Amino acid sequence: MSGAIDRFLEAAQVLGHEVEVRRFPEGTKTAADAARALRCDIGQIVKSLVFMADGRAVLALTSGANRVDIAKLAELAGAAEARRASADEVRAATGYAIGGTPPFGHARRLSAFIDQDLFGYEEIWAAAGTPDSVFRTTPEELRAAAGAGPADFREERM
Ligand code: 5CA
Repeated sequence: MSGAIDRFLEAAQVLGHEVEVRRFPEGTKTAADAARALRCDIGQIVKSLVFMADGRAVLALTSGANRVDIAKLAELAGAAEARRASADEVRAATGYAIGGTPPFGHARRLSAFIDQDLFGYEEIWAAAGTPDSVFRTTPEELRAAAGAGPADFREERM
C-alpha cells in the first residue's frame, strides 16, 4: 500500500465514508485515464481541482466531462479573482499530489463546491490519494464527506 492511500483511508474513516480502493497499474492520473481503466463514462469521474480564490484554496469537485468556468467559481467563492492552483499549492492545501488528489480528507478542510452534473449518476469515482488509485462513491456521499455545496460552475461548451 502507498502512504498517501493509507492517509486518505484514515481521513475517510474519520469522515464516516467507507472506501474500497481499486488500483490500476496502467494509471488513473487523468479523468480520461480513469474512465478507460474503469470502462465507465468520463462524466462519472470526479476531478478534484484546486483553485486559489483571493489567495484562498477552493476545491471544485468537477465531472470529468466538464471544465471549470473560473469566473463562475470566483463568484461562488465570493472572491474578486481566482486562478488554478500550482502543483505546489495543491500539495500544500491538500497534502496530496496532482493526479492523486482525493476529493476530501485533506490536510485542512477546504471550501468546496460539487458539480451538479455529478448528481446525474448513481455511482461516481474519485482519486484515492495516488495517480493509480480510485474509489467508488455516490454524489450524495461525496457531497456530505467533502462538505461541498452543489453548484453550476461549468464552462459553456461552444
Ligand atoms: N486521478 C484523476 C481522476 S480521479 C485525477 O486526479 N484527475 S484530476 O483532473 O483531478 O487531476 C488532474 C488535473 O490536474 C488535470 O485535469 C489538470 O487540470 C491538473 N493539473 C495537471 N498538471 C497541473 C499543473 N502543473 N498545475 C496545475 N494543475 C495541473
